[in-house]
Amino acid sequence: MHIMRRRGWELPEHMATPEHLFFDRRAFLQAAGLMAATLSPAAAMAQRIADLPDPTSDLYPAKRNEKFKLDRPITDEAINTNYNNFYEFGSSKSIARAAQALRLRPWTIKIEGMVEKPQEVGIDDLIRKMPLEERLYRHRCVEAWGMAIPWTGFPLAKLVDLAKPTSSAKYVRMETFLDKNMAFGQRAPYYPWPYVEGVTMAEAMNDLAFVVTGAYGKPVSKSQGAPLRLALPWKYGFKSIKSITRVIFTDQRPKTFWETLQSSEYGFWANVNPQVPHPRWSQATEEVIGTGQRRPTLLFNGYGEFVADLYKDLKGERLWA
Ligand SMILES: Nc1nc2c(c(=O)[nH]1)N[C@H]1C(S)=C(S)[C@@H](COP(=O)(O)O)O[C@H]1N2
Ligand SMILES: [Mo]
Repeated sequence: MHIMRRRGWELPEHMATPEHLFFDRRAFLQAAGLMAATLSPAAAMAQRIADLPDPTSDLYPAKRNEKFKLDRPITDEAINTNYNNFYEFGSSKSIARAAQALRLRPWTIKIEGMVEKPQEVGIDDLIRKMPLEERLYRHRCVEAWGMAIPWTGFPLAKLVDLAKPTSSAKYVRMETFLDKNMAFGQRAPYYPWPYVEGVTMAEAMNDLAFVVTGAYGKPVSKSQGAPLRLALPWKYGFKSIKSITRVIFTDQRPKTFWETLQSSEYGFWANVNPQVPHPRWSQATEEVIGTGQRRPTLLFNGYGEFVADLYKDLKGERLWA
């Protein structure tokens, strides 16, 4: 194996890592992670380049915003990062190993549609432009399980400010990468890839809508949707799209991944409501992952004080799943 030369995008000059990390084989392998050893040589090489120390790691841990409180303990990091939904890497909860194939650099986010000027922004530039903070949020999957997570990131409203949408924009549509060589799940033709989600402009501007770059005081893990995902804690987890590469401002309500697959079960709004069952199971309680216990589900997942106003004038909409 020969060592590849460092490219411009891997590390900005001001974050330069000591050269020995690149040329000392032991340190190199540590930095790259041993997961790469199980991949094909070409994939492993790409993997090692992409897994060099995260260029934004100096930004963590970020200061906690005490406004957001939990009613239960934080879920153990090891449990959280090994119990995931991320269909790009398989349909079980155990996708963490497969998700190591996710290449995190270079990573570009396209901002387009009804904006003053379309832009493409590199993930490291974007993260450094944004005011990072930590928020303790709960996360409720439509499958009736929940977790509590210390996310790091920035308000979605800040991304909207950066994008400068025009007054015709009514929705923000977001998409995950599309690369079936990297993500074997995307070879399954019965799924409508890429993963698509969306919110209204009013939801995007709400204080709770959060763009995640980190968790547990460091850059967010691959299985949790690195390098950029959403956290909308008042909605079922499928709204919180992972590994975002496109943000499109539009006047068309996005037809989401799950809605396309099964519109009788999953809609656009997907707000949490214990009284509205999923067609195939109750939403009255949730399993608290890592504890073996169940708790009652809360309306808007307990976040009604922040978001209930967004929906009070919406008549005839299927707000709950
Ligand atoms: N791109 C993408 N985003 C996704 C998913 C997915 O399969 N692909 N699953 C969703 C679902 S159903 C849930 S519950 C959450 C899971 O996030 P977590 O693994 O961090 O708990 O991610 C959401 N975002
Ligand atoms: Mo979910």
